[in-house]
Order: sequence, then structure tokens, then C-alpha cells
Amino acid sequence: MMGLAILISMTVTAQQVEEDSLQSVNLNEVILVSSNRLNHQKTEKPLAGLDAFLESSRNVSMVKRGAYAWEPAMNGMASERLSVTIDGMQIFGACTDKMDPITSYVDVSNLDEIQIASGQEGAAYGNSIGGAINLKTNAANYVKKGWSGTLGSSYESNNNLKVANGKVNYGSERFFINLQGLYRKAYEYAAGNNEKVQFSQYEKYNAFLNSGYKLSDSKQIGLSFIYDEAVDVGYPALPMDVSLARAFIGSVNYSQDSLFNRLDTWESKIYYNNITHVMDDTTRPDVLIHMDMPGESETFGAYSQAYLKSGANRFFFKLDGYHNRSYAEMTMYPPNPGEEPMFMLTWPDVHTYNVGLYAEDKISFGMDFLKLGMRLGYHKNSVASNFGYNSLKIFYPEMERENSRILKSFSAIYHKMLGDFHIEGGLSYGERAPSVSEGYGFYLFNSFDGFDYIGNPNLSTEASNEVNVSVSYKRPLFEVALAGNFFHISDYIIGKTNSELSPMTLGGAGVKVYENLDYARLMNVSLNGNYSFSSSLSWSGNISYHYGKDNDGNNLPLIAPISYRSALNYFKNQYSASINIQGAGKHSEFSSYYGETGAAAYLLLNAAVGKRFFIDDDDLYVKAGVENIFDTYYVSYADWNNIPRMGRNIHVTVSYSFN
Ligand SMILES: [Cu+2]
Repeated sequence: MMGLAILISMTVTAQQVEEDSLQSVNLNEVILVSSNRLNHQKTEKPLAGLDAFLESSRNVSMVKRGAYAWEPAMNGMASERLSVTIDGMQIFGACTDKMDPITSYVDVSNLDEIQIASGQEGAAYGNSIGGAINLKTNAANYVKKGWSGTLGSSYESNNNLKVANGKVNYGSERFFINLQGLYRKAYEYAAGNNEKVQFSQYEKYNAFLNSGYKLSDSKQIGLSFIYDEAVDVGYPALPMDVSLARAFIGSVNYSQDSLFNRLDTWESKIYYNNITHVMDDTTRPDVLIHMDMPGESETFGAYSQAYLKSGANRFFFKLDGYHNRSYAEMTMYPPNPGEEPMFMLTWPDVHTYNVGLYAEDKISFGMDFLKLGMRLGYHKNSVASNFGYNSLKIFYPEMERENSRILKSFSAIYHKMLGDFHIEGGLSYGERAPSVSEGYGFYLFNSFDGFDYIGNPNLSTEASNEVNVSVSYKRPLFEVALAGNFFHISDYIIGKTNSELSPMTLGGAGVKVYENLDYARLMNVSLNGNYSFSSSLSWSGNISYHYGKDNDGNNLPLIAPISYRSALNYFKNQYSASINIQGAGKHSEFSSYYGETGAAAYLLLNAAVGKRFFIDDDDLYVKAGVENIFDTYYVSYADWNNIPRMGRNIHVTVSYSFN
């Protein structure tokens, strides 16, 4: 449904998208972000980090290793099984320990919306099993004339977080430019009962530029650039921190209204991004052996896409390709200065080439439709470093330097309306290649289960068979939707203990090597509802259930327990107020083999109020609220090594926009 999500976002206003959030596939979602000031009213914390916005989504949950750079998960699957893109651009983190998900290299101020597509609905964005998250940056704006801008600031009491954000836009009929700068600084946060969580500070700088020029009424070129830098980022759940995480993300795009008089909305883009990640253990006490662990990831890519309308058919075609280089090293310095430092390549300069063709056809029958999607791709890995290749050959003497595979994806969705009921069912198949860590990682320490992980270049392609069903009932004041999906994933990739190998990490529990399981099965069911009591007062609620087991009936790690949330929202005469609860049942279906120990049930209460003032032509917005009002001490299933979550937190945001 990503194609549909794109269509929706291009053809209807943001307001409508939100009202339509229960429309068609209920496992897909568009989250509006606060950069449009009209959305401030609907957002509890307009300058919250992107992670908080993602966490507010019905479908995404966030795995946390601290207060910064949370890792998105969806349908019980995280990083390797998701495709996370920025404006359709492929980007890969540079950390062997997942400290830098792609979502950590943009800021919410850069974005208009977050497009979430479940399972193979996300295939337009790349090969994935669990789904796709596309971060859509501020759109072109040729309409707004002259200069305008926004200054925003926010403060949070718990971790003394300060945020400052400034934007300037210039627009004319032919040309526009958006420029932004952002700064965030947070100190260590306190969990419930005022317990300080050590090493949970962070600091972030972000600059964003987006501009476009109309070559003619139907043709335009654009340029976009993001610079993002985080320094002194603490990871309380991990044995080390990060001194620098930096991204340069740039692209040039060209679009025209039609092509060959047949295709419409033809858009092409070339892009480049470079990520540097430097881990740092010098701030930690009791480090047995000091390590330097820098990593780098660099990606070139391009895509071109267009639509074609023919009778009841609406086709979408996309050709895409990228080349990524992932490199990470580790130097261990023994405490005895007489001993030589030990050097390893933890990612042996792995080059990945991927080209794919995505095609979809949406066939309408009155109010009903059938959507067929397909992706065919070629994927190749090669190990460029001789040193890294020879190191891996110790374990895999027959290993080839290059490894290529064909990746396929098919999906079919049927949507039917029966009176006020929308019924939808889909079947799909998708494949993914192993990640760089899964294929070529060399002694990657996982602080969750305490094992060193070694990649396996002989892994088979992982393949998912997916069924999804949703039923929604929609009346003008009332909506309720039940949605579920089931994944049978064959050749599921996960680490398994190899007792013949001994760990490199001092005190490590052992070594796990990535293997293909026969299969794993995951299931997700959610029930969503909302009701409008009046034009100013509305209620929404959501409850979800998740299941994940391997072929021996063992629990998979990081599968959520029953989770729920409910909110009352009030909005009248530029005043807004909301009160909401969120909670989860006991995490009892955990995986001790992967280091989980379970988590108790919890329930949180949050509230916020806001007011918008008009000052001549300008606009002043003030929002304030309290999170975790009862200062509850809690740990969720997604908290790495059971690091407790934030206690009571008071937040205030002020934003001033001039025209
Ligand atoms: Cu790292």
C-alpha cells in the first residue's frame, strides 16, 4: 500500500490523510510530523525527537539502548527485515552494534510525514520482510510567496533537554528554498522514583536544505541536503558510548508531469550519503580493555519512477539501484603496554550492489480494487578487503569473495466495500538478502545475550509468506478496525551458539554464528477505534497482540506483549488539550536464549495542553504537558538489558512563525 500512501499524500491534503487513517489497509499508516504548524495542535510534543513520533505510531515500536537513536521495529521485526529510507533513498548505518538506525540521522524538523507500509506493501522502497518506513522530507513549496520562517524552542524537565530550531523559506512561482538548523542537548534522564540512568545524555546538530527550480510549467529540478551530527551520545544499555555519529545525505532530483505522452508524474533522483560512526569507551569506568571501533558506510544510488493510467488500471513503475560500502574496524589495546594492540575488521569493506524493478497495478471496480505488486531485484555482495576476506576464511575456507542472488517479491490485495464495512485481504511473498553483519560480521559483541556474533557468507535468502486481513466499520462519527497479519518466514536468519569457538570479548558468554532456521512464524493483530463526541472532543484507542516463534516453538526475541493506548482529545477556539494512557501487559513470552528476562506490566498517564495566538500576520504556538504523570518506574519489552524508561517529565514548546 506504499504506492497508495504516496498517491494519497500527493493528491489529498494532509488533513484528509489523517482523517483517513483507518482507510483501506489498517496496517499501513501515514504519520504527520509537526513541521507544518497546523499539525502542532494534534501533536503532544511538536519538537520531540523523531523517535517519539515513530513510537506514537500504531504499527512501529522502538527498541531502546538509551535515550537516543532508538531502533524501529514493525510486525515483530527490526533493522535487517525492514527497509528504512529517506525520500526513497537507501541509507545504511555504520555501526556494527545497531547504535545508529537510519532514523537517527534525520530530525523531525526535516520531515513532513512518515510513511509506514506493512510487509510487502513496502516493496516499492526495497527488499524487506517486515515492511518499509519512508521518511518524507519537507515538500516543495512554490505557492507561498516571499519569505517566511519559524523559530521554535522546547524544554524538557526530566533530562534538562533543550531544543532550538530555526527555519527560513523563500518561495516564488519558479523557485523555492527551505533552510533549517536544529540543536538538541540532553543530560542523563531519571527513571521513575528519581533513579538516574547513567550514560543517557546526547547532543545533536542538524542542518537541512531543500530547494527547487521550475524549468518550465511541467518540469522541475530540485536539490536536497541533510547534515546530521550527534556527539557525546550515551548508551546506558551497552558497554560503550558514541563520540561521533555523522551523516551527509544529498540528492538531486528531476521531475516532469508526463513522459512519452503516456506516463505521468515522472520522477528521478540520484543520491549519495556518507555515514561516520565512532564508538567510545573512554568515558566508562572499569573498562577491562580499551577499544577503538570506528565504522563507515557510503551509498550511491538512483531511482526513476512514473505512473500510467489506462482505463480502470493505474500502474506504477520504479527502477532503482544502489551501491553501498560498509567498513568497520576494531583495535583492542591490552592494559599491558608491552603487548601489541590487536586489530580486526568487524565489517570487511563489504560492497553491496542492488538493482531492482518494481511494478504495481491497481485495478478499480467501482469502490473496490485489486492491487498487484511485484519486485525483481539483483543483489550482490563482495568482500573488498584482503585482510577481512582472509580472516573470514578461517571459518569458511571455501568462501568466495562474491555472492549474488535474485530477490523476488509478489503481492496481491483485494479491497471490498460492503455498506459501511471495508474488507481487505492480501497474500504476498518476499525475499531479503542477509545484512552485512549477518553475512560478514566478525566477532560482533552483543551485550544483550553476551555472545560474540560471527557472520555466515553461505546463508540462504530469507523468504516470507504473508497473509493479511482487515475489516473496518466506518460511520461519520465512529470507526473501528480489526487488522491482522501472519508471516511464515522460511530460512529465518538468527544467531545460533557454536560451542567450538571461543569469544574474543573478555567475559563473553560464547560465540553465536548466523544460521538459517527452517522457519519462524510471526503474527500481529490490532484493534483500533475512534469516536467523535462533538466537533471538539474525540476519543481514540488501540490494542495489539503479537506472536513470534521459531520452528522448535521457541520464542523469538523482541516480540511485544499485549500493548494498548487510549486518548481523549479536545480542540476548540485555538485551544487544545489531550489526556492519554499507554500500557503493556506482562512480557512473559520472552526469549532467554537471546538474553531476555521479561518485563512487568505497566500503565502510564500523560496529558498536554496548547494554545495558538495570532499576532498580526504571525503565529505563536505554546504547548506544555506532563508525561508519565505518576512517575512510574517501568521497563518495556523493547528496553535493551532492561534499562528503565523515563520517569515524570514536564515539557514546554514555544514556536513563532512569521509570514
Ligand atoms: Cu556503535
